[in-house]
Amino acid sequence: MKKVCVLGLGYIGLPTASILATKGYKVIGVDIDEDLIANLQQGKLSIAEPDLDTIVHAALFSKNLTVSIKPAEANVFIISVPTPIDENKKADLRCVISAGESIASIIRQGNVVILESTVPPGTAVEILQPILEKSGLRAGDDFSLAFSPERVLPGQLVYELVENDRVIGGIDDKSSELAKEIYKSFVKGKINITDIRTAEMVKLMENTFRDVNIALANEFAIIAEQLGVNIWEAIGLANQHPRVNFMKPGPGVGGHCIAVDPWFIVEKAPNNSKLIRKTREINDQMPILVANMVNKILNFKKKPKLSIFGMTYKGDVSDIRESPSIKVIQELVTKGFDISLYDPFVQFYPKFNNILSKTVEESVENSDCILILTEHKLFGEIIPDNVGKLMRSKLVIDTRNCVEHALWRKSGFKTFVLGVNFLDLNLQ
Ligand code: SAJ
Repeated sequence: MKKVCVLGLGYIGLPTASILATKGYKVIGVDIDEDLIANLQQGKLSIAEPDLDTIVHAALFSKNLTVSIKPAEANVFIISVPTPIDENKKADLRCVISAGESIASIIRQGNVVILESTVPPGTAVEILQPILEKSGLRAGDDFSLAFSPERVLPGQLVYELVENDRVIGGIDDKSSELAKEIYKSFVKGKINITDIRTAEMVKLMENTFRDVNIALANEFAIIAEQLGVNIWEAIGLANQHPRVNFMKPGPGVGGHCIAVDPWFIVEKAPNNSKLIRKTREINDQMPILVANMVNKILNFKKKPKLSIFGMTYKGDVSDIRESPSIKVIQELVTKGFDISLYDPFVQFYPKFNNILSKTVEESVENSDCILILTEHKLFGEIIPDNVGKLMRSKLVIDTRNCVEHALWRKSGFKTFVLGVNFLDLNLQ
């Protein structure tokens, strides 16, 4: 039975380790977070994803998955550790480096090492390979090295890990083929083979594509308001074109992927990535713009109370990383607003725990305005009458076009919608 050592038990490593264990591999899941390991040993997960707990419990129960803080010898090593950006927007590869160093002494002839973490093109060969070769073994001759990025949509992670096509890039054909053997055990999508640098690049292109198109939607939202057009109606009509597919404007771009990955390209090609850098500036500017406009809308009140709905980086996920909502909240707290927060997916957030409400009703009590920053399905189901009667004045600002504005107006609310009448209030 082949043994697989998965380093990093986060959003990608944990489901990957578990799925491989249910496919008959002997898997050791490794993470440096001792609490995470202790919780997993008791079957407790820190990630909320549909079907993930079922898969993890099946893997643990089958005894094919064990978890530990220390790696062990194996036939295959999969590195799926975080690769954030630092304050200078440069890739922070410390986790990849320490993961490589932690297995350099235990890799053996014939082993396969697969890097899954999203990295700047060239990282696998220029950074990870030399670390692994401290073992005295040579990549290609003695052990195989490949890169295979994940492309799962948070919120439907387990499904996409299996169903989506996969890209694999090896340092040589043998590495690609050996890596493909592993993924063939659970990937139902097509497995596309390329070289290792192209595989690193493809992942970044996918997320940069989204970032650029979201920036285009955001820029058009601002232009539409200036020109008196409803951006949501315009996008709906433009997308009727068979080859046009506008993304949605919003209060900014969050998550540990789309807001991060394009910077890896800027880092490697600073002189040739003008559009990508500008894209990041446009998307990172949105939370500031939203906070400034809220400030203008509410300046009719001496000490307005604001109820902010939605802290996570996008609808119906519990992930807060790089969330634009947090940036808007921080801006408004700094401006001295009296704020209450509500997010059905967030029960605890140290920095804002004192203003975090447990229910919609608690959050809107005596409030002047509801600011919607995340498109949780639940927000679309709120009965405006029920919240309106608890509020001091009835304003609602919808930055995601996710509630029925006519219904809210019928309940006496003044509605502001990003891309309609929010950003260009003639107050700029
Ligand atoms: N957003 C908009 N408008 C849109 C779409 C998204 O403002 O039309 C915002 C969201 O609110 C969120 C951010 O952009 O704050 C990112 O959301 P997302 O759904 O576009 O991206 P992620 O980070 O949830 O998942 C993406 C996916 N990449 C692609 O779709 C190309 C996923 O497949 C990747 O695997 C994931 O990044 C990742 O791990 O890289």
